[in-house]
Amino acid sequence: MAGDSSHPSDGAGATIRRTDYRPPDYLIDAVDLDVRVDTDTAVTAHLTIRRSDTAATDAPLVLDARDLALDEVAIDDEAVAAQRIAHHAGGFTVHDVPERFRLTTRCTIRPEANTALEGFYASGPMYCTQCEAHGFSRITPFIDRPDVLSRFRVRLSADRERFPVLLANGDCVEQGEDGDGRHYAVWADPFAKPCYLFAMVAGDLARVHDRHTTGSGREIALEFYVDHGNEHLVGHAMSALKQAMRWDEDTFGLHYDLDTYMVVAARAFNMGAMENKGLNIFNAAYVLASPETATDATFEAISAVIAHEYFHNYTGNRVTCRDWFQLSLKEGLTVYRDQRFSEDLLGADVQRIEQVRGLRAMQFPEDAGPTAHPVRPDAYKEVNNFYTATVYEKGAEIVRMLRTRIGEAAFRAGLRRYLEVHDGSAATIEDFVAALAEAAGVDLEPFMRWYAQAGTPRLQLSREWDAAAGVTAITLRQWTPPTPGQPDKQALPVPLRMELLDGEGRAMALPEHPARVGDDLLMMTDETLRIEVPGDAPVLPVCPLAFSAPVILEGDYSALDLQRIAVQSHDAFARWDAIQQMHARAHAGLMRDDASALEPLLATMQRIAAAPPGDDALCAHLLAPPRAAWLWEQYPVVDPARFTAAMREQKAAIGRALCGPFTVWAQRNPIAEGQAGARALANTALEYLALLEPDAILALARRRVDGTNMTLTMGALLALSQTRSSEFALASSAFYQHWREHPLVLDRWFAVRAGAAHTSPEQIRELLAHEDFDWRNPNRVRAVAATFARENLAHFHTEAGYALYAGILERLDGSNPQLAARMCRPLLGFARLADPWSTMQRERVRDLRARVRSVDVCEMLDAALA
Ligand code: B3K
Ligand code: ZN
Repeated sequence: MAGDSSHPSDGAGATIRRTDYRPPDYLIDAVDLDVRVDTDTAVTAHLTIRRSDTAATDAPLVLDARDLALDEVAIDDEAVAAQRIAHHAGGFTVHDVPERFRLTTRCTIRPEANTALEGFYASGPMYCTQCEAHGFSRITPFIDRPDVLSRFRVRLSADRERFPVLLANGDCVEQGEDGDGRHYAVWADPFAKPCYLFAMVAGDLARVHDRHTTGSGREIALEFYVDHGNEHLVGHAMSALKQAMRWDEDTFGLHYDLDTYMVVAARAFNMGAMENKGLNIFNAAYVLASPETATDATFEAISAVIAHEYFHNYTGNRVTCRDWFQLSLKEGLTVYRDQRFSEDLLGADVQRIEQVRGLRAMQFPEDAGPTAHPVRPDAYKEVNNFYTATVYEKGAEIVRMLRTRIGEAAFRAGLRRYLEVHDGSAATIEDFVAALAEAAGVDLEPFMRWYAQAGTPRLQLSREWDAAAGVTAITLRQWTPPTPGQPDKQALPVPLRMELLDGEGRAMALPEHPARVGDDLLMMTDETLRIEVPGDAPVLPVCPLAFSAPVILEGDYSALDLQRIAVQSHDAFARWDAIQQMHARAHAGLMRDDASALEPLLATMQRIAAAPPGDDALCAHLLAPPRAAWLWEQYPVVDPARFTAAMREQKAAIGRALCGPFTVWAQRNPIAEGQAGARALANTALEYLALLEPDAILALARRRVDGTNMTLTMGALLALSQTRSSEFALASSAFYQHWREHPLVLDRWFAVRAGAAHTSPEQIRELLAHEDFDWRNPNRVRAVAATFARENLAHFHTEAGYALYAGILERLDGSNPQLAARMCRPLLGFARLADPWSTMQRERVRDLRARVRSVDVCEMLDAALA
């Protein structure tokens, strides 16, 4: 029987709505898979199925199946005649099935033809899986939804020489020879799980192992599988894993529950990593690192991603999501958990600044653009389009607000209660919030609005000083701008941590107030909140401390107020944020040709540089230029040419004003392990100074590129990449010669080239045609294309830049739609571009829409064209 069920190919996918949720008609208690791994891989599945209590007795069995050649279907060992099987897009239906039965299917899949990197696919010479969200139904027919939980047993067999390592979830319970040079391994996972957590790997990989003993005394084998020759690059990820395991035991009392924890590093992977039960599969970029090959930022990212996937073992795996609309239940919560881990490991102040910097550069633009959606979306066509900064990072902010509202003890108790009550099942966001509310004895229902409402709330802060009464009245007013499909917004509960500075810069206590629920915490529940603070001089309110709510604060601050906050506040985030606001004002001034707008910023930065905080990493953040994506958000409409020119002018002015301290910092050569902060500062200084192109600095940067510490090398190479100096070409080719055999470092080379200020679209085409470029490798594709669009604004925002980028998306649409869709965003901002760019970009998107086929890309483009 030949049946090929694949995806609709005209982009017209069906809309799936959250409110249409119905429990599954059939449940699959057990899955027995036999996978004969080969170029043509044969998959036989025996599924133990029963009708659910809620289903009608005549409910048909509907199976998902995509891109697989179906060879046979049998019920209780009897072949199902072809005419009983109704094929439809994405699967098939069988009518008149018994209440309980064993379904057997046989199908064939071709990992090397799978360029979507979803299902079972070739990553270099190895074969591996990616099943979230719907990859499992590309491996075998199944009820591919997260609320169907099954016990899996998998027998993998393969040629021993080509695929000596055979892995799947759980424990290896048997292995041996199959004859003909083939061998086999049988894996059983004792925990019932949804199929999106299934994983298998066949490859020739080196194993690096270690052990962890849990607080409860369980011995766990930790195993990393990497390409031969990369064993020496696993140490950091391994120790991060051990730290994460210990941290979750100590912080939330959560202990790992299998005997083995495996991590496989894949060269070709669509995102960062995947939390498959007991067998994480990682993008190699988030595993492999040494100081020679990886930057400090990468070291941090590796720790965070390793921890994130490990933490999913409870928040995601033991308790999973009822449907994909609940995605933030596992992702927002797990991001919050990995953020907390990084704060404990690396320092809360700097981590919080980095979190907010990322949120503002990624999530705020999403929330203000055509694809804005709630943290719990209402509808989608392709769920992969909803693995967004909103679901992840804004979702984490909501969890953080809940924690701020109820305090650590109640949060811990509530989380544990949620995990106990829902263990082994599929839950909803309501379940989670209800568990926290119960533990805290606080009504958290209003917080559900944060999950439902898209858009970043604005918080206007204004002050009135009544000298006669000696009172400062502080008024806060919130409003959320309309977003697609949500014209009217409700007021949200906003936990607002606030500091009051008196005339001398001393912190004063918050006055008694019904909204005050903690020492420095106000709970705003309505549209406005007014507090009156007595004192002999006007008080300066600073909020939200540590960014206690994901809002845009529009304060009535003078330049002097901002300067005072930057210098006097006790909150590191608030200090950084005040400087960010000054950057924005300076930039806006330069956009109007008003260079005097730079003065307060320069004066403040000089003061910081003259009395820098003891923590170099914090100092580097206070002095770092803002992210372009955030600055962009400050304008309703942007002229990209003026925008980039003003940014450059601003950076050059800062470089000149702080030339003295910057030169000292840039000249330091901090290569010791514990000197990441000093490296960040050295790189920041170099970034500013290089723009001025003095010979001594260019020569210093050129030499530094050849050094042995990748953080400093990259800092220097990036600094040179923004200049017109010939040193950049020399440094870049030396770097290439040195690193061309190391794929992850070569990705950096491609990225620097693509993001360099003077790389034209024509030169980007040359990079795409480079002998080391590989369209099948998402890391390489992103290094060139995404970096070009994000960093090289002056060349991206041209007719040729848009045409080039659209061409890249069109090509990826045919091979890897998920990757293509994730890369659409830079082309979707035309509503807020000035002309002629707006028209040029919109036309390009219209034209692209007529050429692409995948539901993934069409859904993104349609949102912008709507
Ligand atoms: N859960 C995965 C992401 C899956 C993306 C599917 N398109 C990684 C993570 O968030 O941990
Ligand atoms: Zn996750």
